[in-house]
Amino acid sequence: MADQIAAQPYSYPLPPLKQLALVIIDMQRDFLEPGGFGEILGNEVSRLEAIVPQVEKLLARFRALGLTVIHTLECHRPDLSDCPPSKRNRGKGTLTIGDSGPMGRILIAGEPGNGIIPALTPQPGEVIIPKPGKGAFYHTDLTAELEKRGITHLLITGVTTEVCVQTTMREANDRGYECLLVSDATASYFPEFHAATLAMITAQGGIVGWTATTEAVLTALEGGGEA
Ligand code: C5J
Repeated sequence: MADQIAAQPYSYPLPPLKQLALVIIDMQRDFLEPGGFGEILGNEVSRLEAIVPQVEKLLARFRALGLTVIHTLECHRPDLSDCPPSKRNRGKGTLTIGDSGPMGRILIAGEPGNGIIPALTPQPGEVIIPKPGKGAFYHTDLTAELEKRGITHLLITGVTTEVCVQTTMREANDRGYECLLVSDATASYFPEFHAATLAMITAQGGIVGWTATTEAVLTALEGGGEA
């Protein structure tokens, strides 16, 4: 196994693999499937669906190596007590958070549309982090779960690149985690925002972290044994 991943703006040094986690942000039906919140807001959801094969490959490799996998879900309590009015009122689709849509109440925990897409269904033992905000550290158990496992390095994937993914990566960077965003395993409804986010992360010598392709990650992890 390699000791680094070929990345931008320079190679990403790999730690002992048990310190590495795959973070899959908000790969939920509400964002990826027709009829969900993303489409109701007027977005082209097929752009997000396009990354599923890359995320599946990374997930399969992490599972095969016995490494930590973390799934996040953007969701709120049914009474919306964890959803500030500022967040609820700002989305200006035909429906908003908490309203009933084709896949149940939008962004409400436990509703069909709030679930992770079937291709990426979490397996027993994988960490699931429900989050009321865009960042995965805000009002969640993520720090505790990472510390419990001795995780220091995060490979980040999911949607959307400039919203929940970038917010989480910045939160993680400020907390001292070494973060790499997998460039073709994250997507935005806006290709220009995706590109700008990758550029912002790697600018100034990797001010927020690294980016690399799925292929580069898989190549580096080839031959890795059990953690
Ligand atoms: C958004 C997310 N875009 N998961 N959520 O509201 O990025």
